[in-house]
Amino acid sequence: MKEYKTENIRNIALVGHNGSGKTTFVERLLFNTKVTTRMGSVQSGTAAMDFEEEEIARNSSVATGIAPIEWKGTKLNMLDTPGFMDFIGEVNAALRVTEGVIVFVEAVAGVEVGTEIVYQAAVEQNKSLMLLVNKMNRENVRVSRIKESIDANLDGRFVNIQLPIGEGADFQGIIDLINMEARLGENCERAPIPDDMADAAEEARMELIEAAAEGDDTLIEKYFEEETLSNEEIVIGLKSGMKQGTIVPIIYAAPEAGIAVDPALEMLTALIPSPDQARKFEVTNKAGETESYPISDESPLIAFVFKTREDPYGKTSYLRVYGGVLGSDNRIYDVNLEQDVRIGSLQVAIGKEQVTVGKLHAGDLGVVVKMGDASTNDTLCEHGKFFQMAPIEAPNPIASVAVHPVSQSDVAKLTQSLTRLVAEDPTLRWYTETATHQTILSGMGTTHLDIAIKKAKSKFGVNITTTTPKIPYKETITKTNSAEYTHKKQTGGAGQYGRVFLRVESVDDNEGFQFGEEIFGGSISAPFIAATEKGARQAAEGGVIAGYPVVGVRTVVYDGKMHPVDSKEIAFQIAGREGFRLAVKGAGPALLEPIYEVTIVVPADNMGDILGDLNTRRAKVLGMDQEGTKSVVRAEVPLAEMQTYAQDLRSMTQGRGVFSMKFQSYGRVPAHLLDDLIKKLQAEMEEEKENK
Ligand SMILES: Nc1nc2c(ncn2[C@@H]2O[C@H](COP(=O)(O)OP(=O)(O)OP(=O)(O)O)[C@@H](O)[C@H]2O)c(=O)[nH]1
Ligand SMILES: [Mg+2]
Repeated sequence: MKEYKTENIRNIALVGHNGSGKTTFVERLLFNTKVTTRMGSVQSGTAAMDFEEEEIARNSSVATGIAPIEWKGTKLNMLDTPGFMDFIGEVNAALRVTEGVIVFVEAVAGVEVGTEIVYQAAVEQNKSLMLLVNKMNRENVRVSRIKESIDANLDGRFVNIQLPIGEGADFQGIIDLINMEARLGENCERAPIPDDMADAAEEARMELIEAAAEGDDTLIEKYFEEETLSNEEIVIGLKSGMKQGTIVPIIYAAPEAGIAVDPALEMLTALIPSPDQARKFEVTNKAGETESYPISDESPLIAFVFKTREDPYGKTSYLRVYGGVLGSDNRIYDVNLEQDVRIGSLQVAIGKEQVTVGKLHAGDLGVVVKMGDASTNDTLCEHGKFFQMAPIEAPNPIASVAVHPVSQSDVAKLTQSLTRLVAEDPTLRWYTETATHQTILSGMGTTHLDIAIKKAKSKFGVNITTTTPKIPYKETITKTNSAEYTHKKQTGGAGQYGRVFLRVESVDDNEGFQFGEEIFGGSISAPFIAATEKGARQAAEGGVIAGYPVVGVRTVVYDGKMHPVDSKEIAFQIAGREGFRLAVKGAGPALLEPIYEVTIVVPADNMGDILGDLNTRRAKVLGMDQEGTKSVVRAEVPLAEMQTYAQDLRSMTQGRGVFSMKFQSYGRVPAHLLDDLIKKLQAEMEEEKENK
């Protein structure tokens, strides 16, 4: 592939609701620019951008596909993100490394929940945005409704820079309001504006000029004087307004039918800033200070790994060069690893294919195969230097499964494969829950987790089954209680003797194990007090009521007895353990459960159902807000009631609701549920013992 300098590069993220036609748009571009000889189709599994096994199986994207589109001397790096919200991590990564974003709006459906989420994310990241009203050739498209849907659901100043000619089966092309000409059919032939649209076009152009003028201070004066702008000035004003986030242009297309594709590329090239025109990028230096540099070949060499893809043959790292020029056959310092990694051959990705390039200029995207231990979010720079970029934002997981390796060989491979899965996708997390001894995999939804488990099998050959995770309860007490315990063993050989008097007191639930002594007159010696503490601590860790760690308890040893010969540390350890158990059992045991703060966003119509449902989940509603046509509910909900919420919310809202959750604190399980819950947990504990 030709070498592209920074000013001839455009990095563009394609985002939108599930199925809005992002992948098909890129397939059309690849076909039109003769990279592919047949246009790929998502439905028949031939799309160059949807090449992962799971994408072919689902006829939908699960990961970002990248296509460098070479067009009239410019390279447009298109990042085709998945629209399904479980894969929001892919969207975040794509937004991180692009200057421009096309938000796809499906012409019939209008603005959907997914559209709003990705639009909002793009706005927050200060990107130059454009809306593409897509699939204009679909039956039942009503142009009049689309703008209404956009204005009602999205915040921003939306300005038509095109008008569609016809709608549905009759969609023929667009009017370019900057050049005031029509572009018709698959070849986008230039033609005069149809007579019956002349007035509408004139009016829309006036609006466009006004918006463009407001986008740039010098233009606004000229506009007041002359009441118009030249075509070049319109472009300058629009581009500047987009950069400031005050203007979002709207374009129209039907890429599957091949209509209005070239004009879309023309507008992207003209209006999305090249990397050198974008904001400076920020890094942290060794002293922890922020430094910023322009995206330029002259800046220090800095690259960032924004995506990693694993397959059975090895690892592919996707990186973006921010400063300097990256060459091949080099070693480069990975700041996060604090070691050099090797860049063998430098390539650019076109879906799953890779094309070798000699070097990458600042602002460009490329891939490196088998780049040592480098993983997503690592910053690369020259050896001896230190620049670090912030990691890509990863939302808190909202769904979890407990994973169980199937065979002995799966056991051996489990940890490593989970670690590699997480390195590939930072929105996945895995950890061992000490309270339940389970290995937990968390992510952005059930589909996300399903796919991760399938990848573990197809990429790393590990068979995993999953179950609903156990809740990591904790045990505590509600009142003070005392107990005594004597450990005595005097059969043959040396005997064992230890006697302790213990008191347990309830302290703050957030406190861990606490221990004190109130021994008078040396009834037990310091080493035996220590042994008693050790025993009590062990008992607390292993749980007394249902096998969960005991917290919020202060244990005091206040008396005891030693035997001149038979007293040993082990005897006091056992006495401490058993004494603690007895004391806790009589101290009004209680259970603590994790409580999460949950934020739910649903269409306003669903609000009633959502609140009713939350009621059945022991939720405490903290607040409700109306944001446009959406309702936002914040509530505190016990984790035990949230385990299937990802599926439940989807079915309650037909997939139009979303939620996030973050751990808040442990709270007491209500008394009326306690007995049944303890019985259930004890039964589980027994069952586990039997299975061992
Ligand atoms: N009528 C019509 N259908 C289209 C057009 N573009 C795409 N489609 C269809 O819309 C469906 C979804 O298209 P995709 O390209 O997979 O959409 P996507 O946005 O990539 O979907 P996700 O990756 O799942 O978010 C497919 O069945 C396409 O055939 C178009 O221009 N016109
Ligand atoms: Mg797709």
